[in-house]
Amino acid sequence: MQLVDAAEDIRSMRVHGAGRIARHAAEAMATHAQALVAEASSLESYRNALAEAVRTLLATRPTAVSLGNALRSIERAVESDVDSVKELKAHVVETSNAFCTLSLAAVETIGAIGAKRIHDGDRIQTHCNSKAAMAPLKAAFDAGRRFAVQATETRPKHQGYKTAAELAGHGLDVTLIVDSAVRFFMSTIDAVFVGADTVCADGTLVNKIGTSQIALAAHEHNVPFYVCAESYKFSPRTLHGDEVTIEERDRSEIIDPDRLPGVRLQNPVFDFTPPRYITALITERGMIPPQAAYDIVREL
Ligand code: RI2
Repeated sequence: MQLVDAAEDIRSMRVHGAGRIARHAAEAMATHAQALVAEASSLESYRNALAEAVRTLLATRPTAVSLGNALRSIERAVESDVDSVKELKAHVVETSNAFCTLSLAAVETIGAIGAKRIHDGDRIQTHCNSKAAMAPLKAAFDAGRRFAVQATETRPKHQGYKTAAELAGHGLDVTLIVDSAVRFFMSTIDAVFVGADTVCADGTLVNKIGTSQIALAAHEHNVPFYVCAESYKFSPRTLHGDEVTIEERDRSEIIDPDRLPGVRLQNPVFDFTPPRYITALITERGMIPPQAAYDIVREL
């Protein structure tokens, strides 16, 4: 995998999902570190090339902190005090691979923890296409529980189609609904499971556009709203007052602009859900109230 191709995979959303883009970037860094060895004229030039690769991948998508957290741990490896290109390569490859291993294990643990909140006969709503949010659903199904899932379409890129297909392929009972039907169905729902692109120090969730409306409807109906988030999706920078940048993608994702001359189109792809609408954050370190996000951010 060429680094430029990996960056384009992420930018274009051929690879999407906060955890997946972080793993894709980490894998690309491991491959790149190996490929660059042959042309490295000095440790300094090798280090500079790797630092440039980190910057290229960091610039692909601005919102999901998983990408930044993964790449910054690799950046620290790039900056480490070593004596040779060989040593630096080994350190970068090891750090990149370790992130991917940790990430996949975290999703599995979240599955095991979250599954305990899914019961026979439940109706679960989910939004977008989150591996972390699907993990508890699959784990509960694998444990023999039978329940129904409603997956939102997730305009404009329809990632909900993937969720519906993946869960149905796993054997689950799945219904696809349009995003605007969420509140219509909420009185029949037992729990909502969503993923996270970023969790702020105060417990605010940044996730796919529309998430906050689902949380509001769940709150109105006293339906538990669970956020499945690996700890590398928590943002240390928000502790220092940094704001999360909400990605605005191309307006043509909504509709061909030529079909609506004179009409402005806006396409923000994430929104903010306040902690008061979140029942719990399900992390690989345990199920915690959103107010405890601060503790995880401090540990990071
Ligand atoms: P996992 C996605 O963002 C969705 O917002 C999803 O909820 C979140 O990443 C987490 O996904 P996008 O890349 O890491 O589709 O749980 O814009 O797979």
